[in-house]
Amino acid sequence: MSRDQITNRIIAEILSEISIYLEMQDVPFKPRAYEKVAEIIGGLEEEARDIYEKGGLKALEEIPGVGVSIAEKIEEIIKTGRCKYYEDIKKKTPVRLEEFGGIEGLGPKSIKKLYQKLGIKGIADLEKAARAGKISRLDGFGKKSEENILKGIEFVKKSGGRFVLGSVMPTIETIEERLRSLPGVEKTIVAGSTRRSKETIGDADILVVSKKPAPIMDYFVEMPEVAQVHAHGATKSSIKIKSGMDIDLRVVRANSYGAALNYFTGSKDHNVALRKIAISKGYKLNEYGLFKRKKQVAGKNEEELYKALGMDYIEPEMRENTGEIELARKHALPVLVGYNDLRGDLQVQTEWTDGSASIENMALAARKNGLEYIVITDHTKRLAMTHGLDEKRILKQMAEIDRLNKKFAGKIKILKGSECDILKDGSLDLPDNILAKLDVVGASVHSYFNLPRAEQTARIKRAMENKNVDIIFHPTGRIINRREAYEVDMDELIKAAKKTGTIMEIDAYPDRLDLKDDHIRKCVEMGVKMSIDSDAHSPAHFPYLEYGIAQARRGWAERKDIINAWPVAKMLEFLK
Ligand code: DGT
Ligand code: CA
Ligand code: CA
Ligand code: ZN
Repeated sequence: MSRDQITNRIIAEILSEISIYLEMQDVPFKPRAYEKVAEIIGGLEEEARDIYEKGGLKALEEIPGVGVSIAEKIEEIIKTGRCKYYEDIKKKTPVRLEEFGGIEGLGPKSIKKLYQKLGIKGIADLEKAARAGKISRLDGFGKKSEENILKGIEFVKKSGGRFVLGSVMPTIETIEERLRSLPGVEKTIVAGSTRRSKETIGDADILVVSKKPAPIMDYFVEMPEVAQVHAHGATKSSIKIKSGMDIDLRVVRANSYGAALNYFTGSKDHNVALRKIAISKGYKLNEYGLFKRKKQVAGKNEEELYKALGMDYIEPEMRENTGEIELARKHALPVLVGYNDLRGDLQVQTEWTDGSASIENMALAARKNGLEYIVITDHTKRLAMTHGLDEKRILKQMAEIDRLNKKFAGKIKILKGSECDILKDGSLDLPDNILAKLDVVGASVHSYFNLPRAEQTARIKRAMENKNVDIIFHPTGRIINRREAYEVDMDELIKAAKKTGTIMEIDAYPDRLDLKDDHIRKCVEMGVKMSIDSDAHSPAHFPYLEYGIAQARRGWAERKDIINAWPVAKMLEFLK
């Protein structure tokens, strides 16, 4: 591996794991030192390898928190891609840390205690001990944490080890980039459920076009992220990376690229349906191409493949065999909302509540991300822990927005809004006379998740009936892999949205993606309009919009269905 592949993230991950292993071995002080350096390296603007390139070991030591011994380890990682100290200490630790990753609230200190007192090495031991009531008897754990551990284990089992797309995407893209830069690589693309933009993925599937697969395979199984090699073949390899996710790599020839991409993008059901159509036309379809007897009639790219089958090209996000094939044969596919179509963002938090930046800095970041308008939607007073806005503060915020709009005239429009809490009975956390002053009112549920279904449905419907409420934010309340949606009748809510002219949000925050894809399809069918919002809490969150757009596309939404794909005047005109 060459040096320019050692990113700060890779270095930070290794140092942070060292800190956990040291902690487990009861080493004093050092764990905190490693953890701190990991944080600092992770946040550096300049790559540590460039710092090293310019100034050697001495320059590394000038990074805050880095002493000579850690500097030497960073040097070793930059030069060799590995760290002997890390490998040794990992071997010495009997606990399989990666198994605990999905269990909320289990930090290194608790894992250490569980090992030392009960000999727990992995998740199976953990479940046994919890079921036997042994954990609640430990100092500092109690009945509640035992219950939470069991809940966490249940959730891990149910989510089947699937990964939130937005949380693994940066790693997948880094690896894809590196493969792309290898000699002899003509093309790389991520296929599978990643390309279909499913909200979670089981594993990542990367496709490479090259005439010489062997060195690419060798490179792939030796990358610094690799934790385990499942297979190392001539054109197909499979690894597990340290985060626990598997990655499959396949190398194909250019003349099979389209067929292979189509096959490995899936979904399986979509593939099966395509193959049937091929057979009915006297063809054979596989990952090498579309064939008439021995002759390849299509397969270099996906467009010609669909065309040869008598169909229009189908966007990857639609390939689930849920009606898209019939529409493609009738040339009646929807034109999905595009990745560059959003003009505004209707849910943005600032430092007035739980966001990290000022209104001004959020606006500047939004503009940098190509947006023409944003709505500032800080929380309201019931969410006391976020320092939610009361009547007085929101009036003050409105005045501040007026001031900023003068300053930013012609650059970006800042609209006044709120993420107003829906109270238990469906009334709102701010009075109507205040809500009426705002440009856009979003309302959302942040409490009483456990109401009976009928009561929860009635509660949200009542909020929709308020003439000031424009949007229901994150309508189901689920957090992927962490919290189920509350019990609510979504069909009822979508009907109520239609009747009251309320917008349903597609919250783009990667572990929310709320609405889900099938709800979006229902909204499209019913003519209920939606918004795609980043729910940004920091200037770095605007790129999340892309995951929301992907989700909208999975729900077959077009530009006409998404109100913030419209110009600001038309959008405001449409609201209640
Ligand atoms: P995942 O990884 O569970 O999120 O879902 P996928 O769709 O990425 O599934 P994966 O990784 O097992 O396989 C990648 C693609 O390869 C899949 O979307 C379609 C294709 N594929 C896999 N197994 C089969 C199969 O048995 N028959 C057909 N026709 N295609 C398959
Ligand atoms: Ca996959
Ligand atoms: Ca796979
Ligand atoms: Zn919220």
